[in-house]
Amino acid sequence: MKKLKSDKKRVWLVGHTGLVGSALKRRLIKEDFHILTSSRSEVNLLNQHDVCEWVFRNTPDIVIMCAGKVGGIKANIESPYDFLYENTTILTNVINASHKNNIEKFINISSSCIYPRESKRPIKEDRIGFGSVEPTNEGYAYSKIVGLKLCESLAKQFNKNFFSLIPTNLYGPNDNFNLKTAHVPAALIKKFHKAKANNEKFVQVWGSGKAIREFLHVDDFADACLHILKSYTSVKPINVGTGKGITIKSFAHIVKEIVGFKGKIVFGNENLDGMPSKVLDTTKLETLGWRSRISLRKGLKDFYKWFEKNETKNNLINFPPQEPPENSKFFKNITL
Ligand code: GFB
Repeated sequence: MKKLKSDKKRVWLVGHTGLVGSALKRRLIKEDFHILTSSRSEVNLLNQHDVCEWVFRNTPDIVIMCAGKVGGIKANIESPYDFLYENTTILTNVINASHKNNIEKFINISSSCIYPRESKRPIKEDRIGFGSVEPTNEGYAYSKIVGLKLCESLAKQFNKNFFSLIPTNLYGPNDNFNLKTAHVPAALIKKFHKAKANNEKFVQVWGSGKAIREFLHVDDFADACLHILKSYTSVKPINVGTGKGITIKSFAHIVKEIVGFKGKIVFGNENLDGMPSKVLDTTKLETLGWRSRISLRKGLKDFYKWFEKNETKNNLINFPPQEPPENSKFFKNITL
């Protein structure tokens, strides 16, 4: 049975417990929206029928798609099929169900890994499809390209307001701290924290340290998302980032300082660098009147505070000891 509609726009936040979804929920609560969420037991996003029925019954006006299987570089190398299959399936299901149920606006949260590995930096939105993606995250990247192209083709063929945001690397509360699957900010916070607590002599940082990344606090991202939701009238993809890159080496030193670890950092070799440099051109977003407000240092300090507050509760610190560098194929040529 269809629910009665109130005056408030009904926003379905798909993936509301993850890093991005939970930040968007914190941000959307401050606005005049009726937020709809769906738990895994309520709707299995891998099941086309379930998704269609859920959208039909709950009648959202707007859908923000932030659900998906995510993971850092090693997780992507180890499970390309899982990333490709799961993300392609859920994106197809959610986008198609939203199309069939005539959703007014669909915001697809994509990823900067969809850009070609060799793109000129900073990377502009029109670079999509102009070269091969970074091989370490091919599965994830292609699924995200499919999501973006589905939105683009719905806009072209049916004049639908379906479009994609392309965020840079994000970090913040509710991030994943499992070292096998985490992204670099959460992984380094946890590694340095544990090394400090145990008086360890070194911390291993994957890769050569030369790779360049751009980091955006997820609360900033959520704010940008709201800004775009209210003011963006185009259906073309739009980058969301700071426009500023930093080497993993410098990033690791900042995290080390914030955590207060006094030992050394051990870097590996280039096998785990991934994309050599990933920095977005944010001109389009700036023209819309939005700029990042949370500096990297402030964001990381807050993130570490959040980690300290939650580590016991979430058992975040419980993880196996570090492998000796010489036992790993990624640490052949270590530099101290
Ligand atoms: O965060 P991360 O896995 O994302 O790695 P990507 C970024 C850089 O940090 C790489 C280095 O050069 C890593 O080698 N790094 C150093 C570490 N130490 C660590 C560590 O302990 N853990 C991790 N994870 N990295 C992901 C994609 O790539 O970016 C995903 O695989 C997604 O598909 C995401 O798009 C945003 O930027 O390399």
